[in-house]
Amino acid sequence: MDMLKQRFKDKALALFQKNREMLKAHGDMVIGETKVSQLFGGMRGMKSMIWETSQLDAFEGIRFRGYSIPQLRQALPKAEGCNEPLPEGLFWLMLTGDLPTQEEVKWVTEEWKKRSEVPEHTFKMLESLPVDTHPMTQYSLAIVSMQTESIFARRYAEGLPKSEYWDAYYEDSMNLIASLPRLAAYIYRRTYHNGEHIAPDPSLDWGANFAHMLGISESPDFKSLMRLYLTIHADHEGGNASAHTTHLVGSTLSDPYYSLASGMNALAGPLHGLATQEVIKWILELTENIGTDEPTEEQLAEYITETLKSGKVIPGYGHAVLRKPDPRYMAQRRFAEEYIKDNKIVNIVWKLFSVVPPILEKWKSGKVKNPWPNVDAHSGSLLMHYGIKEFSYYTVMFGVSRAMGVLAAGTWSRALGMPIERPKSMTSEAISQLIANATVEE
Ligand code: CMX
Repeated sequence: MDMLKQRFKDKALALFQKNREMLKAHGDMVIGETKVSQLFGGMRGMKSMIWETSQLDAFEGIRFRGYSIPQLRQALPKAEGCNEPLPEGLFWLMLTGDLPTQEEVKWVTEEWKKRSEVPEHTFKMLESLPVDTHPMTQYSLAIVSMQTESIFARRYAEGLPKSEYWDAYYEDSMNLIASLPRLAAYIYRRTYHNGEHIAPDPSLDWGANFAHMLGISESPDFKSLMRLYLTIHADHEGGNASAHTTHLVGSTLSDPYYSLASGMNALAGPLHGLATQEVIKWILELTENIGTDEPTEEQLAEYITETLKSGKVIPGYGHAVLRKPDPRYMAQRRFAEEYIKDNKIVNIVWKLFSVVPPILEKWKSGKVKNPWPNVDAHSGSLLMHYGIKEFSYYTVMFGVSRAMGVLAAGTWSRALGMPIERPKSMTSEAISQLIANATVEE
């Protein structure tokens, strides 16, 4: 058994036992109530699932196994000459709860290299699609097409016992994550660079190799950005749409390929991961409409108000849980301040930070609960700076990172023996009836 799998097994068996005892003793304890407004309001704040890999606080932002993003930047192993964390280390941390050593991270890098092959039929399937197919459609289809390789599906058909589901899920997750940079880079090159592909470089780590295969910049700074980017987008606890979708589909014992593709379809929505493309699209339209790439705060304010009046959202702003600027935004801003001097799009992104919140705070009589930027408000400007100007591609990059979190969490779900998800739905009429009954009782 490989060393990461062994470490996971020890931790998972211990937690499985502990949870069984906890459930026996405290299974009836009530930990929350459900309000009518939550049923009609996208289930905000409803506690409904177990998610081990990260936890989101409305004011502090995301913590991965207790570590904030600035803490991770200090604590996770790094590639030589780079100050940003290696995403492989975050995967280890999410899976085991322990910070990895440099050697352990090196092991993950090498293991993912061995597992990084993409089946030939996946490339053929991609080639059968029109070249202007949205990159997220290509990405989702490509992941499903690799389902032919699922160890979980094969072993399940052979009679895999429930106690070993996690083992097969782990194998598929490792294989899938390992192959995603190659797959995602292939989609980029076929869509935007005449199918001129760049071979992987076996000397590089997972994130740097992705940067290399995109074929846009060999600058060490771009490789550093990719390591940071792939680390911070990985997980945002379990309730966000891509994580929850992967979790729900996985609970049916659909294998990791089906589950991840489903999660990626959720990520492709403009209120979720597609917002990263929408931000840059909106900023480029803004510069064109205003007629300058150095707009004043007044010009920005006017444009923002026009966007809102036309019934659209300001992409990259607001959040279902967060009530402060997103630490993932702040991490990217810190990177830009350190590495990028005077980029016009980055400057607009920074100006929007002061102009958007006061407008959103007043919009619809204060209905917008969080006027601050989320992760997607900054990411595109960094990618543009290094030469990835095709914004329709950005969500694929988000999806490469998100795979690490949702598949680590999925492995935990199988190890903890989680059942098929089946919450209760209600009709509006049933709720009206409940309200009527409660009013009569009063
Ligand atoms: N621009 C304009 N209106 C906004 C807004 C924004 N950025 N953010 C919220 N609102 C509006 C909502 O549309 C809602 O209006 P209606 O009741 O008329 O429909 C009202 O404010 C209340 O919404 P909320 O409770 O503050 O926010 P939600 O939890 O419902 O939605 C989110 C959260 C992210 C979908 C929303 O803020 C939004 O649409 N933001 C823009 C899209 C975006 O950046 N998404 C990326 C999020 C991060 C990610 O998942 O990657």
